[in-house]
Amino acid sequence: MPETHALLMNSAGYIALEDEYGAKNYHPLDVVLTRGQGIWVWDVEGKRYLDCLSAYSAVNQGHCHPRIVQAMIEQAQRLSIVSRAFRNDQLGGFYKEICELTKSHMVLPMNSGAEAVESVIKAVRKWGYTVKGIPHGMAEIIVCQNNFHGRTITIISFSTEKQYRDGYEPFTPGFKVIPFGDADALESAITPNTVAFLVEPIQGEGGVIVPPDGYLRKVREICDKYNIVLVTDEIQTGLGRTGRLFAEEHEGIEADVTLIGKALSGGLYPISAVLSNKEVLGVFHPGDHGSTYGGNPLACAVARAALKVLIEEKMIENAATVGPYFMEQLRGIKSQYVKEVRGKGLLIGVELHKEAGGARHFCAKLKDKGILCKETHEHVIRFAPPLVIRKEDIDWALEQISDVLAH
Ligand code: IF1
Repeated sequence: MPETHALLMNSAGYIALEDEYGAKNYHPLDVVLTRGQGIWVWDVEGKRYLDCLSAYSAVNQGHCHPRIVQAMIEQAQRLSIVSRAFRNDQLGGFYKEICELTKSHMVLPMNSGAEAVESVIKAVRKWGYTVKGIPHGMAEIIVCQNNFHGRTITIISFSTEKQYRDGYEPFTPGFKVIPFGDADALESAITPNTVAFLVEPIQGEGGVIVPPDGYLRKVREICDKYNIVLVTDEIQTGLGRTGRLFAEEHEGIEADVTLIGKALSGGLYPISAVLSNKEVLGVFHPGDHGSTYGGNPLACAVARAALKVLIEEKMIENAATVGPYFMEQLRGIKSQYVKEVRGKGLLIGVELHKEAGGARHFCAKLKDKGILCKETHEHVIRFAPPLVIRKEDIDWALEQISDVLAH
């Protein structure tokens, strides 16, 4: 009998345990999942669901992709972590492959997305003082309204979401907030002390907000003009989610620094990375920055396999093909509740009218129909299935979605 960690209870039993012992920092749907494969997940009663959240885009490659799992097993049986006090035989290969794939010159491996964001904040501040020549302690970083970059004290210091900030004062200074999608606002917010502009190419948590065409091109020009580091947070939009390797490619621009995470491991292991030119990450010297697990051989082996299957199995091209189909069919659903369908590739948001009473109960109804999705910002249902989804699976999903939205 294989050792099993499941307690072999029904959903109610597992929910009671979570309620008994767990911090209540989430309000999850009452579905207890026990297995995942590709686009499907199963609950403890054996019911199958189409995962339309993909663990917030961590499983772009589909749940438990066998090739990534195999790479993980092999590496885990050899060497998992040695710290960065010594070298290992996975790091160099990961560096080479990620830099060639993303046309980057330097990479800093971390673990969570927030750690990648914190790392780039340190790097651009240090770049401001040591390269741009800004007076010490005066570095300013510009961010956008409705941003989401993680949950650390510094990152929520520049959040505009009340709930993400309330009760966590005092905040980290040195950030300026401007409207998203407005390049003129960026130019007016710049001072001689500005070091960087940190932006999501599409605001995921903000409600799948796609900026006007040309926005990122204008931002690129402005950052060049004022010698400001353009940092794109592609932790959610990157690695194929919007139908390109990076969402910034839709605008034909290249950021100075790009942040990735989530699907970098196909959902098998926490790994994130700061990808940059030599000028920005070059400011770090031995001892300036670090992390126990950052760049460990197990993370690197998993990431190398996750990138390999993403490219070899043409998942990005698939997202670019079935994503627009999904969006167009969603737009075709006649529903009194739907205000707008927006997004790019397989990052889709369906905004409901306020009168619909909130997206959460539509997500509950979709769950009963075998589709798992998550509302974002009250009135938007986010549809972001794994990038391996086929047209016929989308057609099945559309039947369930139109049932729920049309009535
Ligand atoms: C939660 C949101 C999504 C991210 C972007 C950095 C991070 C995230 C663009 C930080 C993380 C996660 C965090 C998770 C829910 C989820 C989320 F709703 F919070 F915003 F995806 F939209 N940049 N997003 O989306 O990465 O440290 O989590 O690895 O905090 O509830 P992380």
